[in-house]
Amino acid sequence: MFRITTRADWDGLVSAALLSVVEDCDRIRFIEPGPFQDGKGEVTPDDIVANLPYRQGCALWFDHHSSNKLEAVDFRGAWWIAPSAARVIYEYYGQDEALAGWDELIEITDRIDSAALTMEEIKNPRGLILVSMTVEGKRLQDEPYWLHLIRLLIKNDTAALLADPKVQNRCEEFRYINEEFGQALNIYSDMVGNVLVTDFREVFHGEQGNRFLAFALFPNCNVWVKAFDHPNDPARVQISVGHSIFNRTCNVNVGELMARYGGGGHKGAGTCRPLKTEADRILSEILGVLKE
Ligand SMILES: [Mn+2]
Repeated sequence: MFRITTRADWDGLVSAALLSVVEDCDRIRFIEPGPFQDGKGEVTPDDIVANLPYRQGCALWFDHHSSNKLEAVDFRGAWWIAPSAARVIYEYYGQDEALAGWDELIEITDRIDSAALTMEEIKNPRGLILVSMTVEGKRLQDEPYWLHLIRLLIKNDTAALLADPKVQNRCEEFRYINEEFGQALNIYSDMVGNVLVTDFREVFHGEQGNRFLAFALFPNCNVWVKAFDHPNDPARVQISVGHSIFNRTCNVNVGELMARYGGGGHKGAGTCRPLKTEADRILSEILGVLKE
């Protein structure tokens, strides 16, 4: 019997559901990609790894992130650049009759995982898009909820999944959080030319809503800079920068920009964590680079 190791985002849950249908699996384990890459969690020949970086010794590996490409390593499973890991798994097992009728779920998962959503879908999420936003991989106390969702996904019955009372509760809760988050964004944000700047420093703004909401609320920005108190280090501020998913005209490589301040990321998004005493200067330097 295999154990599935995945990341607890929507793509990871759908991947686990697919693998549960086509392979003999009796356990599911959730790990975030950073710690997993750093060696957290033992990997044995019983492990199927999905939507995470490769780790030596696993039975099968499925992923779609370009940054996880392997050079000259023999592995079983599949990796290619795709909108979701679920898509890679679905096509790998394409001949399996147990997956007949899964097209719709895979298509919506592609759109969710590659942020190919409309502004309306982000501002007023419904259906599976709304459910996907209730999955936040860092809240470990949510593990029973993730397993519950996987059990529902395995049935491949969207209407039943949407009607499930636990799912409906989570959706209600998310709607409320997202509403509050939108109000906080409006209060603490300013447009500086093409740049949206949100300053949440020394402000409690409730729980995080959808990570793309700012781009739907401020369609004129092409890049978003957000500053907030570092969650674990009182001496530091966290600055995160991301290209808009709607207005894709920002050409600044964010990962390189963040690296100047000891941070990192990729072309479209990144973070740095300067000391509080340095944060104002660094924020204005970042703005200087991002402003057109
Ligand atoms: Mn993914």
